Amino acid sequence: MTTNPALASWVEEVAALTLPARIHWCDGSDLENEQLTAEMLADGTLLRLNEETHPNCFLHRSNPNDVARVEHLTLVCTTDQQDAGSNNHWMSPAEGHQKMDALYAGCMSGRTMYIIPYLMGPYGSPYARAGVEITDSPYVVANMRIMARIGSRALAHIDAGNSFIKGLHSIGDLNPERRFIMHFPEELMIKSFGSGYGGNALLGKKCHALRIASWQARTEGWLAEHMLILGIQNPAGEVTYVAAAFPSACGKTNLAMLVPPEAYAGWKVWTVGDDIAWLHPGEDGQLWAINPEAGFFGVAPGTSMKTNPNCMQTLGRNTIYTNVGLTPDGQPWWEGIDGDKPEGLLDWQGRPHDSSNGPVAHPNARFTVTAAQCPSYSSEANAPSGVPISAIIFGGRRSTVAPLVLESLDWAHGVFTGAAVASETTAAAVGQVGQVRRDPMAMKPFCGYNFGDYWAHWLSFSERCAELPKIFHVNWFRKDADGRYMWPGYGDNMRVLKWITERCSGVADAVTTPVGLMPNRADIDLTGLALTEQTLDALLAIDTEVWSKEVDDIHTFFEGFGDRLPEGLKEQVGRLREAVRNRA
Ligand code: GTP
Ligand code: SPV
Ligand code: MN
Repeated sequence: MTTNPALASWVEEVAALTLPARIHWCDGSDLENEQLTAEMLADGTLLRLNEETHPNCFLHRSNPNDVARVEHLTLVCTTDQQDAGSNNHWMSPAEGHQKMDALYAGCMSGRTMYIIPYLMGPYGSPYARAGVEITDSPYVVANMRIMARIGSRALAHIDAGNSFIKGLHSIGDLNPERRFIMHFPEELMIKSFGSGYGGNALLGKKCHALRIASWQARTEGWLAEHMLILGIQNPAGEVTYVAAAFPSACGKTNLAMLVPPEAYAGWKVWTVGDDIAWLHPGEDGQLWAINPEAGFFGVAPGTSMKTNPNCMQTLGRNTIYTNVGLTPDGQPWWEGIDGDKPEGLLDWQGRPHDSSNGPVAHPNARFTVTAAQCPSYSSEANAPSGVPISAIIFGGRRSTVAPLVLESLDWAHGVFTGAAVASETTAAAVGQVGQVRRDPMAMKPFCGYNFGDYWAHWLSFSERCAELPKIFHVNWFRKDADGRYMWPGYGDNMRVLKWITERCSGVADAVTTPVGLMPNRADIDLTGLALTEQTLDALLAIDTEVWSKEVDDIHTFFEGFGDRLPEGLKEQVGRLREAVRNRA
């Protein structure tokens, strides 16, 4: 129960519409979690994994039609369609509410309605924001409990009169024809129906902390971004904080938990966040970042002791696994995990594994686990003021075009570099995988307003911060003629991070190219790595013919934003075209 009248009346309104059998206010306690877990075990929503090898771990199998975000069913409802921009699907708020409320009518009859008060951001942080998710899914409650700070303390924050985002969610009948994720940024409201999966259903994550928060950030002078946050400690013990935006399933969790190669003695990476960053100009003129989340909802396939040992050590206890495979002795299994493939596996749908049915784990299979279990979790991760950001890194998954690393010439060029990011699509969203698309700042699915206005907001930070971070672009996914990755990636990405931190401190060298500043071959420390100089040269090469086509693509994409496209970005297109032409 609440003393906040806005919350009390909204709960009443929702109950009158959805007609639940019971209403449960979540306090976030262990007892509550045990009761919910028992109910989910009883009705098959969860399966208990091997208690000896995986204490307090569970497997959830989604409906096979509900395994990823649905961008085509995700809408931003603003009064003026132009405010949502061509980057979003749009509907008028009146029509949106009508459509959703028709779906919600009586949808919780016979079910329990859970009210989840939550806080995004560390307790006591001036940057933390509250929300309330109302849902009929106990699986959502269990996941939100790990991903956000839910329960009594968040409710006390709301009862103290602080504003909160309203998020209404029902799994409905999981019919994809009756599935929508709608955002009403002008009303600070989210309505989600017909999916129980990840970003569609855990409303604190992409819906609140990115789509609604990006809208608020624009009006209030900060940034809500699809970025990991990490601290890089050098052998002298100095820590440089970096935020990096890569599209979904393009390496944020892995980079955030990086373990440096052996040759990098004395270097260490600290994890602050793996998916979302809220960045605020500080009084000292720097940009400060908090991770609004408290857990990781990470991609399971490809995760192993070899690729991400910190992640493997985070998992294995108090973890919810979604859509992974199952070994005969009750352990989770996915493609790329350590060890040989065991006999007798069940696939993610619970069928005896048969490779003609596809992989064992769904490619977007995920784990949900508290960040507190991560061995590299930063001591600063809960700092109310956040951490000061020295570098911002953009990147994408591109088998061609984009070099291993480049540094932008200045802030405006960096904003352009971010706005021009393109990446091959992944299994994180429903749709074709491997198609190159423009994904500015890795925010294509998540920016809650017109990209033209968003880029203008980014550009405005040159007036807001005296000491802005340097901006870089990386690509770990360049492929050779045989389709193999040319760069080893994972821990070896430390070699690029080192150059980046040394550019920030002013000790590393760079050469000017048409696309930005780049390391000389000798500036990337390859000690202990069997990578030929030719391969490194290829990774750093700028093909002017390819890039002149790239400039045309960027230009065409930008033109789609019409008069909302800031002048500053038009100038950058002109500059790049000129620089590429002069080099050719
Ligand atoms: P979201 O949670 O969807 O936002 O994804 P993410 O950006 O956190 O991506 P994640 O780190 O989970 O990586 C996604 C996939 O890319 C996994 O299968 C990884 O194994 C793979 N991957 C991550 N880093 C690298 C890398 O440096 N090189 C290569 N080749 N693959 C990588
Ligand atoms: C992403 O797709 O970027 C994710 C997973 O981090 S989800 O929570 O489903 O958005
Ligand atoms: Mn993500």
